[in-house]
Amino acid sequence: MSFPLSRRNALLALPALAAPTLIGFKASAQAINLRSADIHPDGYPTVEGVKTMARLARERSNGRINIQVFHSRQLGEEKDTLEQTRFGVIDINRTNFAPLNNLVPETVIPGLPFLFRDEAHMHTVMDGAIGQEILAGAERHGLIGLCCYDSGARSMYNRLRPIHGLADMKGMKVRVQQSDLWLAMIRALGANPTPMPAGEIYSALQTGVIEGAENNYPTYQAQRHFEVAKFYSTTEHSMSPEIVVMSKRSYDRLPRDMQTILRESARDSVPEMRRLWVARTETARREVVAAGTQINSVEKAPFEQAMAPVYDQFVRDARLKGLVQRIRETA
Ligand code: BDP
Repeated sequence: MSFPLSRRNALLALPALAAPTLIGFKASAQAINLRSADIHPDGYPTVEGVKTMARLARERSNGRINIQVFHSRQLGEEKDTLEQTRFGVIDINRTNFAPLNNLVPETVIPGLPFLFRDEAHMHTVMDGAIGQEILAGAERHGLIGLCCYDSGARSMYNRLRPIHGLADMKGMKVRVQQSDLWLAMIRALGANPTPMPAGEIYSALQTGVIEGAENNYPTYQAQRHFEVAKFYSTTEHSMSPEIVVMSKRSYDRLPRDMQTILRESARDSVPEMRRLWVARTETARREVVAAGTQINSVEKAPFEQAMAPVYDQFVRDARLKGLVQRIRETA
């Protein structure tokens, strides 16, 4: 292949290259085989969401489009698979917005602390013109933003103590997603942030390399973090959603009608994903409580205040400022 890959990524890409993808694809009626990545296990709402997209695309293309979903990080961690998606080695990828933050400036917006008032507000924003603008930002960087999926609210969890206020965060070693925004957000709370891929969190918590992390209930449960960090404090500091992207290289090789089917199938998979999300949040919460997790609620105002300076740091130019203002004004 003629595109540049680092040695590490070249190795990671090997299984991907072994199977037929769009390579050699011609604009005739032949099969379109697409490979999609996700770090979550089979059955997780994001995995099932892309499977729904796959079913719709297959039906609407009379069997031509065949999307295979590789769950459980079979293709690697999000930062690596996103790089491979940009190069067309992987065709579709479901990740959080965070690993795109350093590449695509618009993608910091939906992760900003305490920006969305609630899930309904987030849906209105991300389903509308503002969401489209944020997704479109990815296109300049080799990625077509297909749709957003839910990720609920992220809260702090750790192995030391319940977090009631900022004093409990002081100096705590907290894993963050690989994004400068996320480093700044956790640093603003007085904690000591360590960026690492999601797949390393469990053993890092177990060995004490980190003491805490933050996520929604479904991830905390699905990645088994409740086994090694039993204090979950509902800070709900960010509603950073999930994004489904397609490689622009793969997309540009497709005939127009197939591109439309993919865009529409992604969009139409969202209601099913959301339905599964609501159910999964409840079952995950119940399961972790049954396993011994101690949940406590937190007064959010001090957290919101402490994190406010990241807006000045990451929302600098007029366009990004405009997006934040429009989101705040959205009813
Ligand atoms: C989860 C997202 C997943 C991220 C993970 C993380 O679903 O895409 O990889 O958080 O914190 O909520 O890395």
